[in-house]
Amino acid sequence: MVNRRMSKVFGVITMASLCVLALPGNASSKPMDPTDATKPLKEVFKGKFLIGTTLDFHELLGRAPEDTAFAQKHFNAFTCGNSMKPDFTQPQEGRFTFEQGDKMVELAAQCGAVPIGHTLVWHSQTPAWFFAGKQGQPLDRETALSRMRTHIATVVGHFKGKVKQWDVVNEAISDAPNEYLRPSPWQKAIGDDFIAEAFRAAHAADPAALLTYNDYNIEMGYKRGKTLRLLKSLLDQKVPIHAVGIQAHWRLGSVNLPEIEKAIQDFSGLGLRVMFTELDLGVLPTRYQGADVSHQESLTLEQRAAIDPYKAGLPDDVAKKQAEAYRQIFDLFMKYRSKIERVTFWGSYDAESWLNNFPIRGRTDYPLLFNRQRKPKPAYFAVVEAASETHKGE
Ligand code: 9MR
Repeated sequence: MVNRRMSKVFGVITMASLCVLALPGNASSKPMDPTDATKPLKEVFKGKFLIGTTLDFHELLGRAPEDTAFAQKHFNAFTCGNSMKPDFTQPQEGRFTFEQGDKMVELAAQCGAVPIGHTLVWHSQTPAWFFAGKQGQPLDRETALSRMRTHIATVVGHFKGKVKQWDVVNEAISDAPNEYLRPSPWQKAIGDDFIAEAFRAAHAADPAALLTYNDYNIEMGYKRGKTLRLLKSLLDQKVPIHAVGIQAHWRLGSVNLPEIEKAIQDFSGLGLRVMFTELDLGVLPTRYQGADVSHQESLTLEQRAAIDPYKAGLPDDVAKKQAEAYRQIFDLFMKYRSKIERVTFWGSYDAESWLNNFPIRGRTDYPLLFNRQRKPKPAYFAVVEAASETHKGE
Protein backbone atom coordinates (compact mmCIF):
# COMPACT_ATOMS: atom_id res chain seq x y z
CA MET A 1 0.00 0.00 0.00
CA VAL A 2 1.20 3.49 -0.69
CA ASN A 3 2.43 5.17 2.43
CA ARG A 4 1.52 8.82 2.08
CA ARG A 5 2.79 9.76 5.49
CA MET A 6 4.25 13.26 5.43
CA SER A 7 7.55 13.57 7.15
CA LYS A 8 8.09 16.66 9.22
CA VAL A 9 11.81 16.06 9.23
CA PHE A 10 13.91 18.28 7.04
CA GLY A 11 17.21 16.97 8.34
CA VAL A 12 20.41 17.74 6.50
CA ILE A 13 22.32 14.67 5.40
CA THR A 14 26.05 15.20 5.81
CA MET A 15 28.40 14.97 2.84
CA ALA A 16 30.28 12.13 4.58
CA SER A 17 27.18 9.97 4.94
CA LEU A 18 26.23 10.66 1.34
CA CYS A 19 29.67 9.60 0.15
CA VAL A 20 29.25 6.26 1.93
CA LEU A 21 25.74 5.79 0.53
CA ALA A 22 26.79 6.54 -3.00
CA LEU A 23 29.68 4.10 -3.26
CA PRO A 24 28.65 1.03 -5.22
CA GLY A 25 28.10 -2.05 -3.06
CA ASN A 26 29.44 -5.43 -4.24
CA ALA A 27 30.70 -3.84 -7.45
CA SER A 28 33.00 -5.86 -9.60
CA SER A 29 36.62 -4.68 -9.38
CA LYS A 30 37.35 -6.12 -12.81
CA PRO A 31 38.09 -3.58 -15.52
CA MET A 32 35.62 -3.30 -18.38
CA ASP A 33 36.00 -5.93 -21.02
CA PRO A 34 37.23 -4.08 -24.15
CA THR A 35 35.68 -6.79 -26.33
CA ASP A 36 32.25 -6.30 -24.75
CA ALA A 37 29.96 -6.17 -27.76
CA THR A 38 26.83 -5.04 -25.92
CA LYS A 39 25.20 -2.38 -28.08
CA PRO A 40 25.36 1.02 -26.34
CA LEU A 41 21.94 2.15 -25.17
CA LYS A 42 22.57 5.58 -26.68
CA GLU A 43 22.80 3.92 -30.11
CA VAL A 44 19.69 1.87 -29.41
CA PHE A 45 17.71 5.06 -28.69
CA LYS A 46 19.40 7.34 -31.20
CA GLY A 47 16.87 9.66 -32.80
CA LYS A 48 14.23 8.71 -30.20
CA PHE A 49 15.07 10.42 -26.92
CA LEU A 50 18.11 11.05 -24.76
CA ILE A 51 19.01 8.10 -22.55
CA GLY A 52 20.74 9.15 -19.34
CA THR A 53 22.37 8.00 -16.13
CA THR A 54 23.79 9.46 -12.94
CA LEU A 55 27.42 10.15 -12.15
CA ASP A 56 28.17 10.08 -8.44
CA PHE A 57 31.12 10.61 -6.11
CA HIS A 58 33.03 7.50 -7.16
CA GLU A 59 33.06 8.65 -10.77
CA LEU A 60 33.42 12.39 -10.17
CA LEU A 61 36.33 11.96 -7.77
CA GLY A 62 38.12 9.71 -10.27
CA ARG A 63 37.87 6.60 -8.07
CA ALA A 64 36.04 4.36 -10.52
CA PRO A 65 37.33 4.74 -14.08
CA GLU A 66 35.51 1.57 -15.22
CA ASP A 67 32.20 2.95 -14.01
CA THR A 68 32.89 6.23 -15.80
CA ALA A 69 33.80 4.43 -19.02
CA PHE A 70 30.67 2.31 -18.71
CA ALA A 71 28.46 5.40 -18.28
CA GLN A 72 30.18 7.10 -21.22
CA LYS A 73 29.69 4.04 -23.41
CA HIS A 74 25.95 3.65 -22.86
CA PHE A 75 24.45 7.03 -22.01
CA ASN A 76 24.17 10.45 -23.64
CA ALA A 77 22.81 12.49 -20.72
CA PHE A 78 24.52 12.77 -17.31
CA THR A 79 22.95 13.91 -14.04
CA CYS A 80 24.95 14.26 -10.82
CA GLY A 81 23.39 11.87 -8.32
CA ASN A 82 24.28 14.24 -5.50
CA SER A 83 27.01 16.72 -6.39
CA MET A 84 24.95 19.63 -7.69
CA LYS A 85 22.43 19.71 -4.87
CA PRO A 86 22.49 22.78 -2.60
CA ASP A 87 24.47 21.03 0.19
CA PHE A 88 27.30 20.62 -2.30
CA THR A 89 27.06 23.78 -4.35
CA GLN A 90 26.60 26.18 -1.41
CA PRO A 91 27.42 24.42 1.89
CA GLN A 92 27.81 27.78 3.64
CA GLU A 93 26.30 31.08 2.66
CA GLY A 94 28.38 32.60 -0.10
CA ARG A 95 30.82 29.65 -0.35
CA PHE A 96 30.09 27.97 -3.67
CA THR A 97 31.76 24.75 -4.82
CA PHE A 98 31.50 23.50 -8.37
CA GLU A 99 34.37 21.01 -8.75
CA GLN A 100 32.27 17.86 -9.05
CA GLY A 101 29.68 19.54 -11.26
CA ASP A 102 32.50 20.82 -13.47
CA LYS A 103 33.88 17.28 -13.62
CA MET A 104 30.48 15.95 -14.72
CA VAL A 105 30.37 18.56 -17.49
CA GLU A 106 33.91 17.58 -18.56
CA LEU A 107 33.08 13.84 -18.63
CA ALA A 108 29.93 14.63 -20.63
CA ALA A 109 31.91 16.70 -23.14
CA GLN A 110 34.35 13.79 -23.65
CA CYS A 111 31.56 11.59 -25.03
CA GLY A 112 29.05 14.12 -26.33
CA ALA A 113 26.57 13.60 -23.49
CA VAL A 114 24.16 16.35 -22.39
CA PRO A 115 24.90 17.59 -18.84
CA ILE A 116 21.78 17.92 -16.66
CA GLY A 117 21.60 20.11 -13.54
CA HIS A 118 19.97 18.50 -10.49
CA THR A 119 18.66 20.30 -8.44
CA LEU A 120 18.28 23.96 -7.45
CA VAL A 121 15.37 24.24 -5.02
CA TRP A 122 14.54 21.30 -2.76
CA HIS A 123 13.61 20.78 0.91
CA SER A 124 16.16 17.96 1.20
CA GLN A 125 19.97 18.07 0.92
CA THR A 126 19.78 21.80 1.50
CA PRO A 127 21.93 23.12 4.36
CA ALA A 128 20.18 24.44 7.45
CA TRP A 129 21.59 27.95 6.97
CA PHE A 130 19.28 28.45 3.97
CA PHE A 131 16.29 28.18 6.31
CA ALA A 132 17.57 29.98 9.41
CA GLY A 133 15.77 33.20 10.30
CA LYS A 134 17.55 36.27 11.61
CA GLN A 135 18.20 36.30 15.40
CA GLY A 136 16.22 33.11 15.95
CA GLN A 137 13.14 34.46 14.17
CA PRO A 138 11.28 32.36 11.59
CA LEU A 139 12.69 32.82 8.11
CA ASP A 140 11.00 35.79 6.43
CA ARG A 141 9.89 35.91 2.79
CA GLU A 142 12.37 38.52 1.58
CA THR A 143 15.41 36.78 3.10
CA ALA A 144 14.31 33.40 1.73
CA LEU A 145 13.66 34.87 -1.74
CA SER A 146 16.98 36.64 -1.75
CA ARG A 147 18.86 33.45 -0.73
CA MET A 148 17.02 31.42 -3.35
CA ARG A 149 17.66 33.96 -6.11
CA THR A 150 21.35 34.30 -5.24
CA HIS A 151 21.76 30.52 -5.19
CA ILE A 152 20.05 30.05 -8.54
CA ALA A 153 21.78 33.00 -10.22
CA THR A 154 25.21 31.85 -9.07
CA VAL A 155 24.84 28.12 -9.78
CA VAL A 156 23.02 28.43 -13.12
CA GLY A 157 25.30 31.33 -14.03
CA HIS A 158 28.39 29.21 -13.38
CA PHE A 159 27.18 26.45 -15.70
CA LYS A 160 25.57 28.77 -18.27
CA GLY A 161 25.87 27.39 -21.81
CA LYS A 162 27.20 24.05 -20.50
CA VAL A 163 24.36 22.56 -18.48
CA LYS A 164 21.46 22.42 -20.94
CA GLN A 165 18.62 21.28 -18.68
CA TRP A 166 17.87 22.08 -15.03
CA ASP A 167 15.62 20.42 -12.48
CA VAL A 168 14.65 23.79 -11.05
CA VAL A 169 12.25 22.75 -8.29
CA ASN A 170 12.21 19.25 -6.83
CA GLU A 171 9.36 17.49 -5.03
CA ALA A 172 7.19 20.47 -4.09
CA ILE A 173 3.85 18.65 -4.31
CA SER A 174 2.44 17.14 -1.12
CA ASP A 175 1.84 13.40 -0.73
CA ALA A 176 -0.89 14.10 1.81
CA PRO A 177 -4.53 14.00 0.77
CA ASN A 178 -6.20 17.43 0.92
CA GLU A 179 -2.87 19.23 0.86
CA TYR A 180 -1.60 20.87 -2.34
CA LEU A 181 2.04 21.80 -1.82
CA ARG A 182 4.48 20.22 0.62
CA PRO A 183 4.87 22.55 3.62
CA SER A 184 8.62 22.78 3.07
CA PRO A 185 10.75 25.55 4.55
CA TRP A 186 10.73 27.24 1.11
CA GLN A 187 6.93 27.11 0.88
CA LYS A 188 6.46 28.26 4.46
CA ALA A 189 8.82 31.22 4.20
CA ILE A 190 7.97 32.44 0.70
CA GLY A 191 4.51 31.04 -0.05
CA ASP A 192 3.32 28.99 -3.02
CA ASP A 193 4.97 31.39 -5.48
CA PHE A 194 8.44 30.16 -4.49
CA ILE A 195 8.10 27.81 -7.46
CA ALA A 196 7.33 30.55 -9.98
CA GLU A 197 10.12 32.70 -8.54
CA ALA A 198 12.63 29.86 -8.84
CA PHE A 199 11.83 29.32 -12.52
CA ARG A 200 12.04 33.07 -13.23
CA ALA A 201 15.46 33.23 -11.58
CA ALA A 202 16.75 30.20 -13.49
CA HIS A 203 15.54 31.59 -16.81
CA ALA A 204 17.14 34.95 -16.09
CA ALA A 205 20.46 33.23 -15.38
CA ASP A 206 20.43 31.12 -18.56
CA PRO A 207 17.65 31.92 -21.03
CA ALA A 208 18.67 28.99 -23.28
CA ALA A 209 18.34 26.29 -20.60
CA LEU A 210 15.40 23.87 -20.62
CA LEU A 211 13.71 24.17 -17.23
CA THR A 212 11.96 21.25 -15.54
CA TYR A 213 9.68 20.69 -12.56
CA ASN A 214 10.76 17.29 -11.11
CA ASP A 215 8.83 15.06 -8.70
CA TYR A 216 7.97 11.45 -7.79
CA ASN A 217 4.57 9.72 -8.13
CA ILE A 218 3.15 12.66 -10.10
CA GLU A 219 1.93 10.22 -12.72
CA MET A 220 -0.31 8.63 -10.09
CA GLY A 221 -3.90 9.67 -9.57
CA TYR A 222 -3.34 11.00 -6.07
CA LYS A 223 -0.73 13.51 -7.26
CA ARG A 224 -1.44 14.02 -10.97
CA GLY A 225 -4.33 16.45 -10.40
CA LYS A 226 -2.23 18.61 -8.07
CA THR A 227 0.62 18.53 -10.59
CA LEU A 228 -1.65 19.66 -13.39
CA ARG A 229 -2.94 22.45 -11.17
CA LEU A 230 0.61 23.61 -10.50
CA LEU A 231 1.77 23.38 -14.10
CA LYS A 232 -1.33 25.16 -15.45
CA SER A 233 -0.97 27.93 -12.94
CA LEU A 234 2.70 28.43 -13.87
CA LEU A 235 1.87 28.47 -17.58
CA ASP A 236 -1.04 30.88 -17.02
CA GLN A 237 1.37 33.26 -15.31
CA LYS A 238 3.81 32.90 -18.23
CA VAL A 239 6.43 31.41 -15.94
CA PRO A 240 9.34 30.02 -18.01
CA ILE A 241 8.82 26.27 -17.47
CA HIS A 242 9.48 23.89 -20.33
CA ALA A 243 9.27 20.34 -19.05
CA VAL A 244 7.98 18.07 -16.33
CA GLY A 245 10.16 15.34 -14.86
CA ILE A 246 8.43 12.17 -13.70
CA GLN A 247 11.09 10.59 -11.49
CA ALA A 248 9.88 7.03 -12.22
CA HIS A 249 11.12 5.22 -9.10
CA TRP A 250 8.88 2.25 -9.73
CA ARG A 251 8.59 -1.22 -8.19
CA LEU A 252 8.11 -4.54 -9.96
CA GLY A 253 4.49 -5.62 -9.62
CA SER A 254 3.04 -2.17 -9.16
CA VAL A 255 3.89 -0.30 -12.35
CA ASN A 256 0.68 1.40 -13.40
CA LEU A 257 0.96 1.80 -17.17
CA PRO A 258 -2.47 3.43 -17.71
CA GLU A 259 -1.61 6.11 -15.12
CA ILE A 260 1.78 6.69 -16.75
CA GLU A 261 0.17 6.99 -20.18
CA LYS A 262 -2.43 9.43 -18.84
CA ALA A 263 0.32 11.53 -17.27
CA ILE A 264 2.27 11.69 -20.54
CA GLN A 265 -0.90 12.77 -22.36
CA ASP A 266 -1.93 15.31 -19.72
CA PHE A 267 1.51 16.90 -19.25
CA SER A 268 2.40 17.00 -22.94
CA GLY A 269 -1.12 18.33 -23.61
CA LEU A 270 -0.07 21.47 -21.76
CA GLY A 271 2.72 21.95 -24.27
CA LEU A 272 5.44 20.72 -21.91
CA ARG A 273 8.16 18.22 -22.75
CA VAL A 274 8.03 15.05 -20.66
CA MET A 275 11.10 13.54 -18.99
CA PHE A 276 11.54 10.34 -17.03
CA THR A 277 14.32 11.61 -14.84
CA GLU A 278 15.23 8.90 -12.29
CA LEU A 279 14.03 5.57 -13.67
CA ASP A 280 14.52 2.31 -11.78
CA LEU A 281 12.42 -0.78 -11.15
CA GLY A 282 13.12 -2.23 -7.72
CA VAL A 283 12.38 -5.93 -7.18
CA LEU A 284 12.49 -6.09 -3.38
CA PRO A 285 9.41 -6.06 -1.19
CA THR A 286 8.59 -2.72 0.37
CA ARG A 287 5.56 -1.16 1.94
CA TYR A 288 6.69 2.27 0.79
CA GLN A 289 6.14 3.26 -2.86
CA GLY A 290 7.43 6.82 -2.92
CA ALA A 291 10.85 8.43 -3.07
CA ASP A 292 10.70 10.74 -0.06
CA VAL A 293 14.30 10.49 1.10
CA SER A 294 13.41 11.22 4.72
CA HIS A 295 11.53 7.92 4.86
CA GLN A 296 13.40 4.99 6.49
CA GLU A 297 11.97 1.69 7.67
CA SER A 298 13.49 -0.17 10.63
CA LEU A 299 13.05 -3.92 11.07
CA THR A 300 13.87 -6.92 13.26
CA LEU A 301 16.45 -9.48 12.01
CA GLU A 302 13.69 -11.94 11.04
CA GLN A 303 11.83 -9.29 9.11
CA ARG A 304 15.08 -8.26 7.46
CA ALA A 305 15.74 -11.79 6.13
CA ALA A 306 12.28 -11.82 4.61
CA ILE A 307 12.65 -8.47 2.93
CA ASP A 308 16.16 -9.03 1.52
CA PRO A 309 15.42 -12.27 -0.34
CA TYR A 310 17.87 -12.12 -3.26
CA LYS A 311 21.19 -11.60 -1.50
CA ALA A 312 22.70 -14.56 -3.38
CA GLY A 313 21.49 -13.45 -6.81
CA LEU A 314 18.45 -12.48 -8.83
CA PRO A 315 16.31 -15.58 -9.57
CA ASP A 316 15.63 -16.14 -13.28
CA ASP A 317 11.87 -15.86 -12.92
CA VAL A 318 12.16 -12.47 -11.23
CA ALA A 319 14.65 -11.29 -13.87
CA LYS A 320 12.14 -12.33 -16.56
CA LYS A 321 9.27 -10.54 -14.86
CA GLN A 322 11.40 -7.44 -14.56
CA ALA A 323 12.35 -7.69 -18.25
CA GLU A 324 8.70 -7.91 -19.21
CA ALA A 325 7.82 -4.89 -17.08
CA TYR A 326 10.69 -2.89 -18.61
CA ARG A 327 9.54 -3.95 -22.09
CA GLN A 328 6.04 -2.62 -21.42
CA ILE A 329 7.42 0.62 -19.99
CA PHE A 330 9.65 1.20 -23.02
CA ASP A 331 6.86 0.23 -25.41
CA LEU A 332 4.93 3.11 -23.88
CA PHE A 333 7.93 5.46 -24.05
CA MET A 334 8.37 4.55 -27.71
CA LYS A 335 4.70 5.18 -28.43
CA TYR A 336 5.08 8.69 -27.01
CA ARG A 337 8.65 9.31 -28.09
CA SER A 338 7.71 12.57 -29.83
CA LYS A 339 6.65 13.97 -26.43
CA ILE A 340 9.55 12.54 -24.43
CA GLU A 341 12.79 14.49 -24.26
CA ARG A 342 14.85 12.17 -22.05
CA VAL A 343 14.77 8.95 -20.07
CA THR A 344 17.42 8.84 -17.34
CA PHE A 345 18.19 5.77 -15.23
CA TRP A 346 19.06 6.49 -11.58
CA GLY A 347 22.40 4.70 -11.79
CA SER A 348 24.10 2.74 -14.58
CA TYR A 349 24.08 -0.76 -13.05
CA ASP A 350 22.61 -2.55 -10.06
CA ALA A 351 25.46 -1.94 -7.61
CA GLU A 352 25.11 1.82 -8.07
CA SER A 353 21.45 2.01 -7.12
CA TRP A 354 20.21 4.05 -4.16
CA LEU A 355 17.61 1.28 -3.68
CA ASN A 356 20.29 -0.91 -2.08
CA ASN A 357 19.87 1.50 0.85
CA PHE A 358 16.25 2.65 0.60
CA PRO A 359 13.88 2.47 2.36
CA ILE A 360 15.93 -0.10 4.26
CA ARG A 361 19.71 0.10 4.33
CA GLY A 362 22.07 -2.65 3.20
CA ARG A 363 19.83 -4.72 0.93
CA THR A 364 20.65 -6.21 -2.47
CA ASP A 365 18.34 -4.81 -5.12
CA TYR A 366 18.41 -5.26 -8.90
CA PRO A 367 16.55 -2.27 -10.35
CA LEU A 368 18.58 -1.43 -13.49
CA LEU A 369 19.37 -2.96 -16.89
CA PHE A 370 22.91 -4.13 -16.05
CA ASN A 371 24.02 -6.49 -13.25
CA ARG A 372 26.79 -6.06 -10.68
CA GLN A 373 29.39 -7.09 -13.26
CA ARG A 374 27.94 -4.47 -15.65
CA LYS A 375 26.64 -7.23 -17.89
CA PRO A 376 23.26 -6.85 -19.62
CA LYS A 377 20.31 -8.45 -17.83
CA PRO A 378 17.17 -9.80 -19.54
CA ALA A 379 15.74 -6.32 -18.92
CA TYR A 380 18.41 -4.81 -21.21
CA PHE A 381 17.44 -7.11 -24.09
CA ALA A 382 13.74 -6.43 -23.55
CA VAL A 383 14.35 -2.68 -23.73
CA VAL A 384 16.44 -3.09 -26.90
CA GLU A 385 13.60 -5.07 -28.47
CA ALA A 386 11.05 -2.44 -27.48
CA ALA A 387 13.23 0.22 -29.13
CA SER A 388 13.55 -1.71 -32.36
CA GLU A 389 9.88 -2.54 -32.83
CA THR A 390 8.02 -0.36 -35.28
CA HIS A 391 5.70 1.95 -33.45
CA LYS A 392 3.38 4.34 -35.11
CA GLY A 393 4.02 6.83 -32.30
CA GLU A 394 1.66 9.49 -30.97
O1 9MR B 1 20.67 9.04 -5.41
C1 9MR B 1 20.68 9.93 -4.33
C2 9MR B 1 21.22 9.23 -3.11
O2 9MR B 1 22.57 8.88 -3.30
C3 9MR B 1 21.10 10.13 -1.90
O3 9MR B 1 21.44 9.40 -0.76
C4 9MR B 1 19.67 10.63 -1.78
C5 9MR B 1 19.59 11.55 -0.59
O4 9MR B 1 18.75 12.62 -0.74
O5 9MR B 1 19.30 11.28 -2.97
C6 9MR B 1 19.28 10.41 -4.04
O6 9MR B 1 18.69 10.99 -5.18
C7 9MR B 1 17.33 11.41 -5.05
C8 9MR B 1 17.11 12.53 -6.02
O7 9MR B 1 18.05 13.53 -5.80
C9 9MR B 1 15.71 13.08 -5.92
N1 9MR B 1 14.71 12.05 -6.06
C10 9MR B 1 14.89 10.87 -5.22
C11 9MR B 1 16.30 10.32 -5.43
C12 9MR B 1 16.49 9.03 -4.67
O8 9MR B 1 16.49 9.28 -3.30
